[in-house]
Amino acid sequence: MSGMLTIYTYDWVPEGPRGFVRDVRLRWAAEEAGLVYEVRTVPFEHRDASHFDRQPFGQVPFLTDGKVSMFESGACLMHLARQSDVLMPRDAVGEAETLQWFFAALNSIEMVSVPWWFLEISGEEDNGLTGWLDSRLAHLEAVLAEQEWLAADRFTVADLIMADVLRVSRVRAHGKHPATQAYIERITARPAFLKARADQIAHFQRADADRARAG
Ligand SMILES: N[C@@H](CCC(=O)N[C@@H](CS)C(=O)NCC(=O)O)C(=O)O
Repeated sequence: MSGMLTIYTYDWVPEGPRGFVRDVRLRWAAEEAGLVYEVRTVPFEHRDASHFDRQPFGQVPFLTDGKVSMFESGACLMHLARQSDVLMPRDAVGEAETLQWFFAALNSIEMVSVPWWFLEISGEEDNGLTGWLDSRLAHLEAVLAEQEWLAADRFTVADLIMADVLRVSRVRAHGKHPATQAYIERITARPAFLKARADQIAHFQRADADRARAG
């Protein structure tokens, strides 16, 4: 295992998810924190035992960092946040605020938004999760109308994960949430995010070219 921070993603994915594959979260955090990292791949189409050994659901992302090998984007982000106070303040109050909003993004927003999104794209006429999503987004809107950042009066990994959860096109287009829209725009205008997303898209475009050459 390389001692370097290594972020794993797929070797290729179809157009749709490009820019949204969750390794972008890890790339983004590493860019924000100035951590040196490399990106390696596992096959998207033929997932073998060595992939499942590292990510038991055959998903990405996962990372290695020295002796550490871990999966789940949230856990990986916490690992990176412990290496840089750019991502998470070191004082007890700032850290607590960051942690609560970090887990709120995953357990109170994404927990609803992902199943809602799946029902939407599967063409369900009556998406039974809409009321639940509306309620969560309305409460978040009230918070974001009052504050620029979720925690510690500055950008933290809580904003990174919340913005990544919310920027999914259908979720973003759902309902009227001006403060939330402004928040997503503000966070995703950060150079670290733009670089991380562009690098991911370029990675998959290179894979297209390799596949075309291989016939
Ligand atoms: N909870 C996991 C979800 C990972 C996940 O959904 N990964 C997607 C890419 S963004 C994936 O690998 N999808 C392929 C699959 O589920 O088979 C995390 O946050 O790491």
